[in-house]
Amino acid sequence: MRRLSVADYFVELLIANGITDVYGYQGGMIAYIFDSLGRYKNKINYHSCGNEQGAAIAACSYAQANKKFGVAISTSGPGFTNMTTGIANAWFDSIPVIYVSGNVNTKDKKRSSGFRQNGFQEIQAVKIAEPITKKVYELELGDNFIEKFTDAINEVMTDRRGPVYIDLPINICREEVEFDDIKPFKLPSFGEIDVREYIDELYKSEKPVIIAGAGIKESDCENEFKELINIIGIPVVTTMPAIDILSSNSDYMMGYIGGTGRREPGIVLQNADFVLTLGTRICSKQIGHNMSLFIPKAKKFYRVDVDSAEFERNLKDFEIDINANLRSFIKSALKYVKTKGLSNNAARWSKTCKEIKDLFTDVDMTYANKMVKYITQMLPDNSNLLYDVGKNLNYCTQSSVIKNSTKVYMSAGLGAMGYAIPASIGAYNGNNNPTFVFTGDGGAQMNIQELNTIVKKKLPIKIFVFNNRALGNIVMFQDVTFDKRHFATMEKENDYFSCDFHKIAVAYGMKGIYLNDYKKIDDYKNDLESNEPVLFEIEYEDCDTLPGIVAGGDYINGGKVILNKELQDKVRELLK
Ligand SMILES: Cc1ncc(C[n+]2csc(CCOP(=O)(O)OP(=O)(O)O)c2C)c(N)n1
Ligand SMILES: [Mg+2]
Repeated sequence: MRRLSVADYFVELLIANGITDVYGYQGGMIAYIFDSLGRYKNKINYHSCGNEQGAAIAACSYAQANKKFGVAISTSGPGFTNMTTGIANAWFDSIPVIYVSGNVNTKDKKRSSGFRQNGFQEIQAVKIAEPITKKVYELELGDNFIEKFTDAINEVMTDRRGPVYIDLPINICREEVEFDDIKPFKLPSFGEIDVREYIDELYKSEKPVIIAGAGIKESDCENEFKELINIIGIPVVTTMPAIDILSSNSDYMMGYIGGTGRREPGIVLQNADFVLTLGTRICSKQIGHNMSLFIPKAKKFYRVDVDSAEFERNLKDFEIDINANLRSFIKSALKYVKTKGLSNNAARWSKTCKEIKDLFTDVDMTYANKMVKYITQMLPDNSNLLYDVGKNLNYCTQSSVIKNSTKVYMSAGLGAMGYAIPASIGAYNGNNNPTFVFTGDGGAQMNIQELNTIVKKKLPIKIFVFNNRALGNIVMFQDVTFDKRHFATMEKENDYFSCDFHKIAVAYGMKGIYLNDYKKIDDYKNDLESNEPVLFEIEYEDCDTLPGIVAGGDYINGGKVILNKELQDKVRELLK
């Protein structure tokens, strides 16, 4: 039998579960946990971020990169409120993260009293965390702490994953627990399910399409998915956060759908007779609001989701909803197609889709799209690519060259500017792969303090700041909605301010390189490959995002730039 303080037990529990890195920021109410982390520092790395938002975001990408769970810690009050952006990010993107903040002594808590605050820096964190977590744990004296911590790990890792919040009053850190040994969490085994009906229908169809979502990544079955697609050989369109599900040069990868998506996946989807969604909630950003425009030719429509609540949004009268864990579904589908030796009818359709994709290779490419393509084709196969929010995100998702083991990270559901720089810290710690940040000038300033963490922790992260000296995404909206009145979005109109990022990088202690033409990156290949952090500021004239077709619209004859007639005719001919 061993006896430990609650704080020490919590840290030992993380170590026993193989957690190598924890993110946070110091404070009085969480100081006991920090003291424990300090005493166990040979077994677990602690990263002091520049603020709690940075820490909370880094914990998300750590979990995504190493396929375990993330942990971020903060003090009460402002420490907790700073963390909430990261918590919400984990919630919407189904990322397993345990967020812990300290709190005032249990006897100083406000509880249900009418006054605003009892203890200093006390905030009702539990109430704030409730709508953005799977579960909150408000620890009280007399609780079985071991059981609560164990339950928290189980909660983040099972079913639809997501964050939990633990509210840890300072006096509870000093309590003691007794135990024999610490048993690490084990993923439950995933049974098989009967998929015959769905696969048989898929094989009967002539124009099947799979819509692949980030749920495949969240349930750790990317490899099984790739194997399945290589066997059944049908076109795949993805959602924005799932663009790394297949490499860009895969014959079956059509690209991602949605308001900022490219034309090819839109065309393919609109002509499909069978559609199967795997791990995506399919939101209006992806398919628009007019449901008659969504898969208008489909005769069969199956949706697989681990979270049955997603089916409350009925998309088609004839949809068939399959509430299943994707691991079970994909594993069962793989086994069925392998053992049955099925052959499908879709070979011609798959070839057509590939031909359509090839026709569009150089269509709708702005200067910024070309920049992203140029840079990403230079990066190693196993890179982590971290995207921020804004037009820069659209360019990245539209034109990044995704190689076989590239991993993409973004703030998909929440869309939080300032995501990419802190997220790169967690991604790098999580898998130690070459790590690259792509951000706009607005987003870069939102968590610029994390450059310091990157430098001081000697992380060889490369950062590209696409500086158009504007909040480009909003400029685009103002162009069409407010008759080009650009209030608070453009530096040249003096009410939004960018800065010289390469100089800031130097001040933090990293190399800063300024380019006014992305091709000049060729001169800095050594810096791209070096073992040091480097920030490349690439200044460019703000440009549009193409094609600019409302989700579900006319992908052949629509968009901001109308395709030439010859190309349109070729596509129509192929679709006959
Ligand atoms: C935290 C946060 N604040 C505001 C927004 C709204 N927003 C979305 S994109 C955008 C502009 C982004 O500008 P920048 O980072 O320079 O990228 P660009 O669009 O110019 O590529 C804004 C303000 C947001 N998504 N997140
Ligand atoms: Mg910008």
